[in-house]
Amino acid sequence: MMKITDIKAGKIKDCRGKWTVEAEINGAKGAAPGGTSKGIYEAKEIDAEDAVSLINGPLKEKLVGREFTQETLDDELKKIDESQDFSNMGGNTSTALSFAFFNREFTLKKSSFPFPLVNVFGGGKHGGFSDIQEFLVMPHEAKSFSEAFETSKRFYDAFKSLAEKRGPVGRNIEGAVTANIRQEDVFDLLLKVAEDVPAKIGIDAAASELWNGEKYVYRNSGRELDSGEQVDFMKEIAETYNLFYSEDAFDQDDFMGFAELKKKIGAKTLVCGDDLTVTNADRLRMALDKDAVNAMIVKPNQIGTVTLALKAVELAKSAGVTNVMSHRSGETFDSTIARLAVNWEIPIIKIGLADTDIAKMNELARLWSLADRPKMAKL
Ligand code: 2PG
Ligand code: MG
Repeated sequence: MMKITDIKAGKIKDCRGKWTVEAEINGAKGAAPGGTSKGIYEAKEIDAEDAVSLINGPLKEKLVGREFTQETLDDELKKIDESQDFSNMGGNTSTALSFAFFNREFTLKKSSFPFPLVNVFGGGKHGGFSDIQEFLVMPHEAKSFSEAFETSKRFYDAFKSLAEKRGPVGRNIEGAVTANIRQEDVFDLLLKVAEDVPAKIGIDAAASELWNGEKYVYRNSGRELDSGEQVDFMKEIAETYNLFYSEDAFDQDDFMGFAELKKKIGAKTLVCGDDLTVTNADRLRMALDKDAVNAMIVKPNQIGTVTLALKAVELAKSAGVTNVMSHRSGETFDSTIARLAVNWEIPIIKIGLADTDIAKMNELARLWSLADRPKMAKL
């Protein structure tokens, strides 16, 4: 239990230049990240200015002077909000407060560290030419978190130099390399780098963004695939390039697409839901009923509180589904997800190499130095 003696909030910028809300409880801070390729089932955000006024006014009034645990505070926020999806107070408001409370009370409880799953090449809504939103690498042989951090940076730099030989490159909001390179060639370059810098390869197709209601539309190749054809295409990619990870290969309502793909490649590949499951235990239950996933993205702001996110994480664990903690494309220097990942023993953290994500990497390296006999997670 902790008595809340002080609450305040202010606006800060995220890495996209958008305003977001930062809350402070008893001196500890928490900031809400924001998504760009958001799922329709996520908690709703409100304007950052309104979130700040809400916290500094009515919420402060209601909460200061009372004692809470993480769970009772998060339950209280849900109760005050009264909606299913935090559309009244905003999932950003509740996330900032819930993170601040967590950070005030934080002590390191575990010593197993997540492998970073790093966005190396990107496109889609995050900026870039590629239809697939993210090409990801995980330095699975690393023996410590700093080695994993170092290896992912070496991978990124090596990949970037190869990409530069083919023409101009840029950098998107997640810090991923962007370039006008064909999808097949991106995979070939990744495999080439992986010969020297050991890493496993994965993708986030963010396919809700490709889906037009009838087909998955690939602007670059001009292909338009129905759900069955998308299953074949995603299977072909996974097998050809030996992918260990395939996130949001289908639209957020296409449970059958996920289930078909899992049947075909699930023995070797993590078939991961993001927009599909939105860190929501009820959505995960739907996915489990259809045997649609063997991995789930964990983004606390998709559901609005630490406690509700933990509910989904625990359900995933009990069902043998691999949890993957994840940044958003609109991050601040808040590092709460790094601390949550360790205390919840989540084996993978999806992250970029933008400055705001380096903050999380550094926090993980710092926690490693504090942990009792730290080790990398069992994959
Ligand atoms: C995703 C995320 C993070 P966004 O799709 O997994 O990479 O993007 O925050 O834009 O939803
Ligand atoms: Mg995603």
